[in-house]
Amino acid sequence: MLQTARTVLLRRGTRPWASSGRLASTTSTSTEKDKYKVVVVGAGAGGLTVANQIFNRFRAAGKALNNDDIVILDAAEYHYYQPGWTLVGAGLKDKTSTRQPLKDLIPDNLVHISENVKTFLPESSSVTTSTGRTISYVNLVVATGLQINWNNIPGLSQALIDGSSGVSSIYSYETCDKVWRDIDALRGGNAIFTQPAGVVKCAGAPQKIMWMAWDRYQRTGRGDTIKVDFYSGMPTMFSVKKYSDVLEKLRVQRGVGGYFQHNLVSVDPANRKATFKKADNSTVAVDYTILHVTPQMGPPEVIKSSPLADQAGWVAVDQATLRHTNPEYHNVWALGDCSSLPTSKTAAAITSQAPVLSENLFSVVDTGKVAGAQYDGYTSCPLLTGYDQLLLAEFKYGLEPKETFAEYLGDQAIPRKFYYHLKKDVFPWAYWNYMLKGRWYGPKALSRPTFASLS
Ligand code: UQ1
Repeated sequence: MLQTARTVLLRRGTRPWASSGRLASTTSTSTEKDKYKVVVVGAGAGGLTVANQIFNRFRAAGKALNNDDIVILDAAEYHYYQPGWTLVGAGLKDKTSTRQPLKDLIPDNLVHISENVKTFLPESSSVTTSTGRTISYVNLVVATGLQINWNNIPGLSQALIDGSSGVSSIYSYETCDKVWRDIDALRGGNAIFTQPAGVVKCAGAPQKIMWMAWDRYQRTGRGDTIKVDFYSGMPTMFSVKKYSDVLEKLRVQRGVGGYFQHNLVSVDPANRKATFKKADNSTVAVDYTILHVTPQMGPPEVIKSSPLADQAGWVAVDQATLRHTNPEYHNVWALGDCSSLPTSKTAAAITSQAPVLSENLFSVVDTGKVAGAQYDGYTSCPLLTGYDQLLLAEFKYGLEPKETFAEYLGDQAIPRKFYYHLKKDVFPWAYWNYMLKGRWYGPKALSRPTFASLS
């Protein structure tokens, strides 16, 4: 869900509000080599999960890799549980609970090199790093996450730094607690929530935080003095029609204004005005008292400028096998937000992608061919609609619902308290204790899916 843009890509220069100070490299140089069986780029939800699953997959087959065969490249000091940032924005969690020092999450059987990739050189099966090292691989797994383009909206960064601007965003660790401060402090006026046109991670999050604010205002008697509005660059509330219809009904019922195909283009914090571009290219300036911004996002520069990218800039992988589509780069794999997989970018999607990638990579090493493991596009959006209710959207390729609990609990388009507790209590626990260790398989929980063999 809130899925997985990571510090590695959000360099400090582009986030002027980010705190400074980095720990020195914690990597022990004794285990570092120039060539690895598997190089995983990125230690976010995708990278950590899949690195562990790859190790576990070889071991399960009685062909265990050595402790120095898999390396993870990532210079980040912390790993973030990004799905938690909506909960922080809603005042339900302290933001420190959403991060852990990265070094504490890397087990002894994986090597960590605390450097970022500077260039991908798939012709020579190698990468170069920010310090100028060259590292070669037999197999490469790309899991860098995506890049948030904060600077695409003039005035936004400046407004985010200013504690009294009323402008905030759940899309970074630095700003997610300001969201709650702003929501909580508001006594009257316009609360505006935005979603850009185009790809964002966890496409439901921009409205989740809005629903939480709306509910908070009803519960505290502020419903009459605060107007809540949703300005979205998208044409509807949600991509999957079934869920979109329910959310649209909810929006009308709750008196929340809906302005679709309204794409935020600038923020003027001095006059508290947000400007939106409409479908006909005309613009409209709107007064806000508080403004929650979902920034524009796109592929990381390091991928966009590499031979691995498709036309849009994402790593071009087969949508079923997760293997690179260029036969010359068949030792390259990708998952998560950086990939071209035509599904919604979420942590839940990782839970289904990682086993497929691990199985196919193992099979190629073992037999020379991909296994029968195919990703069906599964993703999920646990869509908070209030303080004790959540609509659990789960779907696959073709925007077709694929619901885990429907046969026991009924239609998942109906917000329920049980799903709310899954999101608030169960998923964070499963993430830190199982998923990042390669032992959580989403809807299959703790059992590793088995895949039919192709032969
Ligand atoms: C999930 O496994 C997971 O990871 C721990 C999430 O957290 C971000 C999710 O949001 C979802 C929906 C899943 C899928 C798991 C089940 C049991 C439906």
